[in-house]
This record gives sequence, structure tokens and C-alpha cells, in this order.
Amino acid sequence: MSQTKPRVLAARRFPPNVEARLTRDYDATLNPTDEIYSADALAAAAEGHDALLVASSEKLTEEALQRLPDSVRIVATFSVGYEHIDVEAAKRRGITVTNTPDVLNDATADITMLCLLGAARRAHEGETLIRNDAWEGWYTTMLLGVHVTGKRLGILGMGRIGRAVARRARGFDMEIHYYNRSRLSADLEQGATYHEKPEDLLRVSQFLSINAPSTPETRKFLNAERIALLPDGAVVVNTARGDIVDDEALIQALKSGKLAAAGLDVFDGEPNLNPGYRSLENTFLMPHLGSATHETRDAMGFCCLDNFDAHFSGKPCPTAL
Ligand code: 8YV
Repeated sequence: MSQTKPRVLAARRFPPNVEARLTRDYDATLNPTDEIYSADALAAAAEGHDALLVASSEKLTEEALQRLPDSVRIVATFSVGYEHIDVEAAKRRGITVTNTPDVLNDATADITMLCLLGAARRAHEGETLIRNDAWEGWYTTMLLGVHVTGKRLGILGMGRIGRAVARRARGFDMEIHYYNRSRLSADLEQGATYHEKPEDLLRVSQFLSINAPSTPETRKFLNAERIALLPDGAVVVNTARGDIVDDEALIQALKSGKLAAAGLDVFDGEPNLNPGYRSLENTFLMPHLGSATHETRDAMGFCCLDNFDAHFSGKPCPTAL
């Protein structure tokens, strides 16, 4: 690295270990209030910086990228998902974009199982009973849920996170089915059944776990027509991106009893989710906690910093998009 430290703008607050390494190795501008920058404010704050450390909250559209100062040559996003960044526009402008794959597979797969189990076993209703001091006693038909063991789990998107979900679900003796843009090798499939069409996956999915990225193709994928293909009483789990689901259709199916329950960690427009979810008893709702463990958030930040280190030493970035 050169004598003068490269200047990095951290658009959000990051975990203490990450900010400590950032400020040790770089001339960093932090965001102690964690207030989200508007596109205008981000462009102004980026003046004089060589790199940006952002999260999913920073919408780097082509226009926003155009407005960044020429000094910015690399943007590292503290996320595996990068639908908030126009990567092609960044490349055209000579800006390298990096994300944080792999390091959050396990934490996200764990939260997927939490959502799956929480929805199936009515965790929200059970907890509410206790917290409201409304539990009057045990009876044989109290809060009966959906049995998990031995059921078919359809995984939409069998990438790194999808496969980590499959590994966990096998421990619950679930039968794994999946749809992916391309079929996996037998080694990665581990006996899971591949469906060439996502609709065929839906037809067999007693549980459906969405683990696909948000792309123009997946946007509003789970609409009323496709929900109708799921077996009656299915459980839907989404820990990927909220916009893959048509909220009104999902809410309607949860109300009608077509679906038994849904476990959701992500929402279209979050944190301003469709209010319809809140009033449903058969939803288990988490505020986008997929990667929220101390270890994972540190690893995500260190992955961003590893990319800066490589970039400013003239080496290839380990997770460049
Ligand atoms: C992040 C995520 O918490 O990595 C992702 O794509 O969804 C989460 O792990 C979030 O995006 C913060 O940037």
C-alpha cells in the first residue's frame, strides 16, 4: 500500500471490529449517526474519497453512480445481495464493485430454519400467549402446527445459501427438492431432486424456501397463480428478498387457509412492510436478521476490507462482481 492511506467513506455504521480495522488501515470517514445518505448527500460526502463502503440501504443506480466523484474507484457492499447497485453501470464508469458471498451462508441458513420452524410450529402465537399472560393451561389440541419431519422442502435458488439450508433440513429428515437456473452436480445436489421448471417445484413443495437473488426475473415470482400450485396447507419461507413475493397474494393465501403459515425475514419495501402481515396469526416475522450474528457481521466487514486491501495493492479483488 502507498504511504498515504486511501480515503474510504463508510456510508453506514459498521460493527466495532470492522470500524477498528477500517480506521487502522485507511483514512476513513465514518457515519457515527448511521443516518442514511440521500443520493445527493452520498455524492457530496464521497468527495475526496477513493472507496465507498456501503450496505443495501445505499441505492447506487446508474444516476447515483454518475454523480460520484471520479476519485471513487471501488465500492464494497456489506451484503451478498447487490440488487441495489447497477453493477454494469459501475463497470462502465471504471468502478469495481464487491459483495460478501459465502461468509453469511450459515447464519442465513440458520435463520431460514428458524423461520421454517417458527412458522410451522406457531412460535409467534405460543410466545404471545406467554408474554400476554394468557396461557391458561395445556390441552391436547393446543396450538397444533404443521409437522416438519419427513416433509418435502422445495428450495427456490440452490446457490450457496440454498445448499446450506438443504444441509440443515436433511437433519430434520426433510426431502429436498430444488429449482435453480442450472442443475447442480451430483456432488452439490446431495440427492436433492431437481425440477426443470419452478412451477414443478411448487407443485411438490409442502414447505417452500426462497433463497434466490432479487433480479428482474424473480421479482414478484410468488404471485397468486403460483401460490395456487403449492399443496394446500403449505408453509412459505422467505429469507432472500421481499420483492420476490407478491405480498397481497401471499397475505390472501394465508387468510384463506390455502397456506398454513409463512416465515419471513425479508419484506418488499422494508422496513415499511405490508401491514397485512402484522395482523395475521399464522406469520412468523423477523426484521431482516439473516446475517445478524457477531461473527457473520464481522466476517462481512472483513470481506469488504479484504477487497479494499487487494484493490489498493494492485491485486485482484477476491469477491469482485
Ligand atoms: C444484510 C443481506 O444484512 O447480505 C445480504 O444480502 O440481505 C443481509 O445479510 C443486508 O443486506 C445489509 O446490507
